Amino acid sequence: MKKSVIILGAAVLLSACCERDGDALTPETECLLRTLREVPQKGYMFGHQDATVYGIGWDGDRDRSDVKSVCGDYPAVCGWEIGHIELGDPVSLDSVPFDRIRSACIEHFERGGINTVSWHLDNPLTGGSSWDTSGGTAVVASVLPGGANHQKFLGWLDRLASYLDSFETAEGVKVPILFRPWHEHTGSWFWWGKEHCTPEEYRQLWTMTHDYLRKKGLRHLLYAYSPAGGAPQEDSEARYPGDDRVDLLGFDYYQLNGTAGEEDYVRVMDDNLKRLVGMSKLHDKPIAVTETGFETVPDSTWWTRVLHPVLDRYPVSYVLVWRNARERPNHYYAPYPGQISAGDFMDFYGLPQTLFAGDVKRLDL
Ligand code: BMA
Repeated sequence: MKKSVIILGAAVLLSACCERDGDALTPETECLLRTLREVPQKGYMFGHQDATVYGIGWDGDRDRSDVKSVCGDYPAVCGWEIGHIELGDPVSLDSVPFDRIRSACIEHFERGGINTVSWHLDNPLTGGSSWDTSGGTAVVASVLPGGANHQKFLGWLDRLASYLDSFETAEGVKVPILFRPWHEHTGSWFWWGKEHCTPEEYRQLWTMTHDYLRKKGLRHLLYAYSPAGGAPQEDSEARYPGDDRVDLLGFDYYQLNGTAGEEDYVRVMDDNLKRLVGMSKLHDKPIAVTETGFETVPDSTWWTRVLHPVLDRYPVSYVLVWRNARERPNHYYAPYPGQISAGDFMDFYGLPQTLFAGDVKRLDL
């Protein structure tokens, strides 16, 4: 028998109403926030990046996901990447048509799932990618008010806003989105990273983004704050943009160095989760592992032996593993039929604590 039916009591559903700037979030978005807060009482949701738009050996098929091909259900959380929306391009930096991302996101909402969006936007000063840090400290400074690229950047936000605003069902319901901008900023591999802006500039960048999107009337976005795992807690706190502009706290961290990296992975995950629980109490926010995984999952028992035990010790809302790239061999993080961890993933799926799309539907989002 799979997991027990999940019913959240009416009292729980009435808690934690979110209203900011006097403008309420849409009811579905408030509901998403309540789900993120309350779900750890039942377990944690499993998420996969780009889950339903491509996978190993396929691209653009309908009603398909590598995770579903293995265990029979969709992930509860789908992550979507919208880098290059700022350029007005028809496809993302990972070559997924933006129309396809929108329809996949709406479909996932309609099946009861949760959507989160990341944004690896280009460098507005150099024209390079997110990873182009050659502009040094000039880049973030250039997009802030008074900077040479401020107007250009607001134009990018306009494109982002009108795209996200179009995430609407046939009945006119805006699809709630957990937006996760400016992530891994306690590292320095992105142009908005630690060495490329002061804590104050980073907070300004976040505030400007958040407030501009609010001003554009977007009421279906929640915001996830997602530093790099393993970074000092003080960096994460120093750059924190404030409780009224953040809805969920997370971090990104991967198992590196093959199976030899397991001990380090578990230790860093444990440390980060412990700290995150402290930060969550301080700021009254739900927590998640916003990106993780073990590239190619070369360990046949990784899901139940490594990932699950560490997550199970903390009140985590969700865990999201990165994408199964169809264009980069050996860049995949979820199992697919025949992959060596697929059997263990079935056991992971069967655990009462792991929640997939079918389980979350019963939360009645
Ligand atoms: C990275 C890799 C890249 C990809 C980027 C944005 O971690 O997967 O190939 O372009 O994320 O999705």
